[in-house]
Amino acid sequence: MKIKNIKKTSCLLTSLVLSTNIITKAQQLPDPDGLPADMTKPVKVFIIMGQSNTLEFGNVAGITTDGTLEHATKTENLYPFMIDNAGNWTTRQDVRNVSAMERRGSMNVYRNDWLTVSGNKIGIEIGIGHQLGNALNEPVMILKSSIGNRALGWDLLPPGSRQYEFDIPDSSGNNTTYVFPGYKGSPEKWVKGTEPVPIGWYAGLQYDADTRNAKTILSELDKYYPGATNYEVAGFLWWQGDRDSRSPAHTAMYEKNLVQLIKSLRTDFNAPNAAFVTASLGQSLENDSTSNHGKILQAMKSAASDKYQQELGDNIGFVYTNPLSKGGTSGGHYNGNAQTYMNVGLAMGKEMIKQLEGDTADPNSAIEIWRKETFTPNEAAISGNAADPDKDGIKNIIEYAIGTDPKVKNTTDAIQLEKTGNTITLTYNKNNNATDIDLSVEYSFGLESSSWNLLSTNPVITPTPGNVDQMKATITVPSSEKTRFYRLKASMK
Ligand SMILES: [Ca+2]
Ligand SMILES: [Ca+2]
Repeated sequence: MKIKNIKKTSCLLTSLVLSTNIITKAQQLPDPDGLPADMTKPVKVFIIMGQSNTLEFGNVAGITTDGTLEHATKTENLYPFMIDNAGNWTTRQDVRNVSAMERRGSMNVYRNDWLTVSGNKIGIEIGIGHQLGNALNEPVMILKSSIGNRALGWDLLPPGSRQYEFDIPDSSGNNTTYVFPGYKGSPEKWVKGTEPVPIGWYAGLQYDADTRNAKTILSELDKYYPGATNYEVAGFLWWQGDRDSRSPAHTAMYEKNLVQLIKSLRTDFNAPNAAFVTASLGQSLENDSTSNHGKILQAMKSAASDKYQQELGDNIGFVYTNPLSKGGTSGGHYNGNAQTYMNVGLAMGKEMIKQLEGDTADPNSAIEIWRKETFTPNEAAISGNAADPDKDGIKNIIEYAIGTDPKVKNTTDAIQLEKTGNTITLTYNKNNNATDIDLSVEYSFGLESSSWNLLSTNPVITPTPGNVDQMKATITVPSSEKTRFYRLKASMK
């Protein structure tokens, strides 16, 4: 991916501490040059999904009214790239702004323009579009497909999500166990032991509608990006969580559902390595892990952390929006303050650029040299750390770490188990050229990704030909233990 105008530094944003700095830098974006993008390249599509946070609630008009876009740009002189010398809103000729909303069972497209300000409201698409248009040579489409008041744990539940039970206390403190449906189940919940009575809505209906609408738009690409013939979904942006924070069950499931959402969207849009950026709700505080919206912030942070590096790759980003927000809450659309929508959009766009760049991708690092030797330049879509082009269930980063070919199906598992009595022998290989990788063994008593633990081992190392060592670790398990899972974990040092 070509990134223009962005100098690589080691101090790209790490949420809170640098966020003031980001606003300052973002406000220094140059004016749009008014030129079209390089149309020989596929359109880079960035899909915005979520609930009303993603919609247009920032007020535009009112030069003397604090909180409007006019006041911010013309009275406070913020976001100078938004206005030209004559005082008119600038228009980018390299970014399309397309927005659709499901209405009574069909798609309503309410934006299909070059990125500018028109009408009396803006949302996060403006800041996102300016950042990406400025950073990328390729044509950019910001494609929003969302509607308000939708929960990830219900309306937006992604395919692959399964039914679960959750205890909810009543006013006298007695728990009732409810069953919550998996994808396509209905209703939203029912008391365990009773027969669910489906309603005219199912878990994931909005996921289905929003993704279908986005796909419909992409299937008629030149209607939405004149002159374009092909595209690549390069990233997803997600600002959501208000509706989930009103349910303890949806809150508790948020991390799991978000991880599943990332996987489902990548699959649905045939974009296995697409970047993903989430942003916390404006009122949520970074040190809050007790309120429901605080827990949702922690879930978003966790999904973007090393914990999921192996499962999701290293291009999941998180933006902490509280320092960017000008007050109010998600439930009240931040009082319509345009600066909140601008700041959050700019920060999400900036974070997306960081995720597209791959902030660990030093071309001279051992893994990048290996990637270059292993894949051709045309194989960018299958060369990411989390990709598995030979479909042997072993992701590229593990193939690299154990010294196997990511384009040839492995005939054995990455880790071999042998059990004798209470003793388990774990055998795996370690590529000594992979000097930038930490390879470890993790175990779990279930296959839930949140419950993996590091296994302390002291493996016996036996060199084999080809600079690969065989590692043999022996552990003792309790005789009562029935099931335990093991996996290799490779993370960048
Ligand atoms: Ca593989
Ligand atoms: Ca392989």
